[in-house]
Amino acid sequence: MTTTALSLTPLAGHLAAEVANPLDAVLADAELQDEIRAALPEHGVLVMRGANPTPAQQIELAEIFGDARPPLGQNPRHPDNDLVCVFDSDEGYRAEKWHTDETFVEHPCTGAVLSMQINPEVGGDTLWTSTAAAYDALSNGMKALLANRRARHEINEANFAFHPVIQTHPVTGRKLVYVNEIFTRGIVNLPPGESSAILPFLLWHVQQPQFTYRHTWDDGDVVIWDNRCTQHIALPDFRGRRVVHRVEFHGEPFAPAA
Ligand SMILES: O=C(O)CCC(=O)C(=O)O
Repeated sequence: MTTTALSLTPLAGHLAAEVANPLDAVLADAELQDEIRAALPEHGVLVMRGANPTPAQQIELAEIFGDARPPLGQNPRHPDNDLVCVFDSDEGYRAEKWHTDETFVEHPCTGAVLSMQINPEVGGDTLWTSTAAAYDALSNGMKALLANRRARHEINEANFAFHPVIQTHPVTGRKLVYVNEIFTRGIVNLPPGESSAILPFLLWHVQQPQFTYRHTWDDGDVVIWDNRCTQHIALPDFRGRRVVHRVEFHGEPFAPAA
């Protein structure tokens, strides 16, 4: 039985809201879970300050939004729990370019839960951008040009996938720009010269500050994102060690391209 409704405060103009309810309350209450599940696609990013989850709680939180699955092969895992990915700056971890996670596979995770384990002395904020707001801001001419275009995404020659440049979010129905700086190599059904002019424009376009939310971390903060309609970057401007735990989840994917 719900005693308190989900309490959400928007944090930026196009995405991100803060959840005031304590983590324990969310994990214990099926109605709060329904509300937070519905809130994620709407807001793109949800912040739970100082939630300080154990690995088991972080997995439980992720399971509200989809199946928690182990990180892809190349990512370091928690020694006690295979579902938790450990990104440690002392091990060389950086996420210093804008990206949507795993777009080099056919079915990328639909979101992830990140918790701050060791907050650097200074710096190391993470930014998220709304790729739906970025789509809305394109001219009608550009929207028409991009309809039915497909792009190649790869992490190396053996691991690649093709995705529509414009996707429709399966829950909100909003269109969004689906190319990112780390993994997208080119728009395959445009002449190469046009692809190499338009792709950099789109990458610049989605990264513009007006579409973003910037999170300055405190110890134990948790941020959950919808990986279908956002991109993110961790600023490499920090001093000291930075360690985050990440659990990805797989919910409703994009509909197959027509
Ligand atoms: O370390 C961060 O703040 C961002 C993590 C990230 O880029 C990822 O999990 O894909």
